Amino acid sequence: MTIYTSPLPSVDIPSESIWTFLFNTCKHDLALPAYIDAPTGRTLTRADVRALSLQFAYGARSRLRIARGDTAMIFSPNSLAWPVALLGLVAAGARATLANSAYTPPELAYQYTDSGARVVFAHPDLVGVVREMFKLLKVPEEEAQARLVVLELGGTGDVARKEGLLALESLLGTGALESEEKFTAEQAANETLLLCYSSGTTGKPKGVETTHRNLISVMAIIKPVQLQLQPGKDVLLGVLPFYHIYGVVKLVLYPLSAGIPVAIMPKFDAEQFCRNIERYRVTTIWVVPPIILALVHHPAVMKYNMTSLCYLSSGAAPLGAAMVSAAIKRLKSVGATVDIAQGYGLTETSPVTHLLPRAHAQRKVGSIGILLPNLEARLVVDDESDAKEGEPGELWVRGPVVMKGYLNNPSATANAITPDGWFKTGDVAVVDSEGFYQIVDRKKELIKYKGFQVPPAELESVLLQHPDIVDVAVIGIDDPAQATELPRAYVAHKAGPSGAPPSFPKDVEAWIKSRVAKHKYLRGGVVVIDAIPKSAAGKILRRQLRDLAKAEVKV
Ligand code: 4UU
Repeated sequence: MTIYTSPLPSVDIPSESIWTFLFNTCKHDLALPAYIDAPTGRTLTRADVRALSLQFAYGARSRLRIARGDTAMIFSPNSLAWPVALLGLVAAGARATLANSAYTPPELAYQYTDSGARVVFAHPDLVGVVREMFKLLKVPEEEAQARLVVLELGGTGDVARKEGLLALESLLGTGALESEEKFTAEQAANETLLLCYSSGTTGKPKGVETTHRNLISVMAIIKPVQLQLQPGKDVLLGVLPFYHIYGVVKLVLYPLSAGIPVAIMPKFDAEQFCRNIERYRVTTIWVVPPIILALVHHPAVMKYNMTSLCYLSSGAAPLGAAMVSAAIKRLKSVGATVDIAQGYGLTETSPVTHLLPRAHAQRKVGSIGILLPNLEARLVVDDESDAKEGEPGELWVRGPVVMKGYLNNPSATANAITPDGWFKTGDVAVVDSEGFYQIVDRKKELIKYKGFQVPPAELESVLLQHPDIVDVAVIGIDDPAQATELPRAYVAHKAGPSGAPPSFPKDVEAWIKSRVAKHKYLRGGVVVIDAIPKSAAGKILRRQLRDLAKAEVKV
């Protein structure tokens, strides 16, 4: 068996809780800024974040009866209150399940129920969605009221008052824990902190159990590659959503471990993005390919001072070499000399397994980089044997960033992780003689829209509830102009393709729009088809549909 290791030496991984790691082991001046609310400039120092999270933990225990091991949901776009809630839950020894702020009530209900959450911390604008969710779940009014907290820091407090709900600031005012909940080494290794949702290689979203050790490991192993970040010098822009593993790790936790402030934006908007780079003299941004594309085309790039910017790292979806050079060229024309690198990983690997070191960004453009320290990799072909040297194989990884498993789902966990600890990514990769990896294909059914997961099985089950649809398959089609895949549905009408009314595809799109979050809309269209191609065992032949779509694009 060929096992690839990292070219970098192994690093030490402390066995403790993430809170202890961030505030005690990582020793940075407590007066350093940690999080800045980009729209208002309001800043929390490390000391503020530490104090607020201990207050949060006290309030969560005394007023919400959140105990060690309990799960709470955070349902909010990025805000200053978001890290306080997360770190407060950590200080209390609780778990956090992170929900996409675009979710509809049924999507939220699925995650709330599946994760076993007891309380929802919701942004003031999302209180209505949570109330709808509680109605769907038939939670009695009084109980629903007690399970919803308005997550707002320095706001008006209007929503909480009007709705008679507990506000974050009231929760914070009641007292503070003297110290965080303590974890032994074994507990830190085994206890879950985060429950992000991922469909993995197949099926519906599942709760990914990410432990304290997983998170400390990922911060420890990315550090040797991202050494250039310096306290007092660098500033990050927090634009990717915190509820995705990429955001929570690289924009909430990692900056705190590195002593770097994050200017937090509630959502991506090209104008505000460039304005904030100027305003906060941002040096470093973690992005997804569509943001790089915006840097290539958007007029705002020419309008603001971008000269502080020196490093961008993209991830969550493939990044093309042409786009990288176009972005570098455009930024150079406005006086910013940047390196654009790439990272790779999955929710199930906390998330980073590969990073392209800055020194090689140009020479190895298009590569996801090297395997990080303390990790092992295999490239495997169908029969579970090794791919031949230089040839593609499914990427398997092993090491301390691999999740504990899928929550309450031992069979999905067993399909994803072999008995000897190899996690199967479902991505097909090649590695060159210098140890640089490239993702060349995806074996699993997952679709990515602008870095967000779109699980086909989820859309298929929503579509099968449509009275005229007898069968369906959802695949992703490439849209290079937008640097993303787009979800497309192939649907079989009960009257056959010729019996389907001309309005049918539009009906199907509307059916989806009224039921799921925006990133899952059928932007790749709806195609009426005779029958969905299936294997003898009844499995959808997605490859065949993808080939069909590709042929169509070429015509
Ligand atoms: C081609 O998207 C993520 C994690 C992203 C990440 C990790 C480390 C970004 C930056 C970083 O430094 O997680 P999920 O679970 O939402 O999606 C995982 C899937 C992968 O299986 C792969 O198919 O997203 C795809 N993916 C990529 N594909 C992730 N990164 C890349 C990449 N190139 N660089």
